Amino acid sequence: MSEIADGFRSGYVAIVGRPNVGKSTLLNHLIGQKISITSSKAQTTRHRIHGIHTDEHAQFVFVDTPGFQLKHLNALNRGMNRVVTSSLRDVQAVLYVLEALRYDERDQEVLKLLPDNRPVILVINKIDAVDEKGELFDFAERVSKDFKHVLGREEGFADIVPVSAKFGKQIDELRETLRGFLPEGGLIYDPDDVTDRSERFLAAEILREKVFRLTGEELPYSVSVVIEAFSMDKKLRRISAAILVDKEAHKAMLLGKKGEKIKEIATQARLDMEKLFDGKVFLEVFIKVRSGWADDSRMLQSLGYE
Ligand SMILES: Nc1nc2c(ncn2[C@@H]2O[C@H](COP(=O)(O)OP(=O)(O)OP(=O)(O)O)[C@@H](O)[C@H]2O)c(=O)[nH]1
Ligand SMILES: [Mg+2]
Repeated sequence: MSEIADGFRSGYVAIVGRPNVGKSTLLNHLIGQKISITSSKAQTTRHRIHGIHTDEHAQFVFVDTPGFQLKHLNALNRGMNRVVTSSLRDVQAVLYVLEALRYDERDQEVLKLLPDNRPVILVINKIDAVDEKGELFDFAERVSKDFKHVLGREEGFADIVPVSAKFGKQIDELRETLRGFLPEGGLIYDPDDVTDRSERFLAAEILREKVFRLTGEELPYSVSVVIEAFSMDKKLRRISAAILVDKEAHKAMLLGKKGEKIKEIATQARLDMEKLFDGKVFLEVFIKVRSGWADDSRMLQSLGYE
């Protein structure tokens, strides 16, 4: 292991919030690489993923989590909620993410899960979409009040940082704020690592992201991706992936006219994989119908949920 400076700090920081507030976008900007998939549809993230940022003085291990669900509690969503609650147990600090000027019962449900003995930083995201920046003060105060009231934490949030994750605004400031909350300690991961997840996992996620981004409203939630083969052929990565759908009708939607939709999904996925893995990729994609996979505990187990 490489030399680390005196007073080096390290620790885990959970990123939590309701679906679609921008947690994964924030994680990617905090570490400077896109490892966690994002889309304009809620419930994009389904698994916990670590994003690692190491510099001379500290190692931050950010823990991205699925958006916490109140509705549609099938086995998949219950599994996702468990990921949120268990991620909160073993971290040194928490980023509680809200969308600027929006605070409703779904946000409050997440607030109730926050630990009462760790610093919680309120991150107000999407400030680029706010015209009257002055309104952010009242908003922050209202949420702080609720935090104190609901959790009985008189000291309030450890800090409040308005950001625009998408446009990379105030991200360095947020990381600097966090630095002070990390305890002294050695490296948790190799300093060159950016995530704890394998290329196999990342490949599946990238493909799922393209399904989320390139198909209509209903389809993405009934889709899952399995990597059936992943091998290195000299410097070429050969990847064979299956997209699991619930019904024949979904398969037709994924295929599109003359198979154009799936072709576009596969091409975009391959390009992103090549960028992330820094090498050529040969990607084969199949579509399989497996009805009820999102409520089938054996199926979920094989997809990585306990
Ligand atoms: N305008 C604006 N949009 C943002 C910002 N950050 C994220 N978004 C958008 O918000 C949407 C959701 O972003 P994600 O990062 O996928 O959100 P998430 O909280 O991880 O969502 P789940 O994984 O579904 O819980 C995407 O369309 C992002 O481009 C921001 O700072 N400003
Ligand atoms: Mg996400």
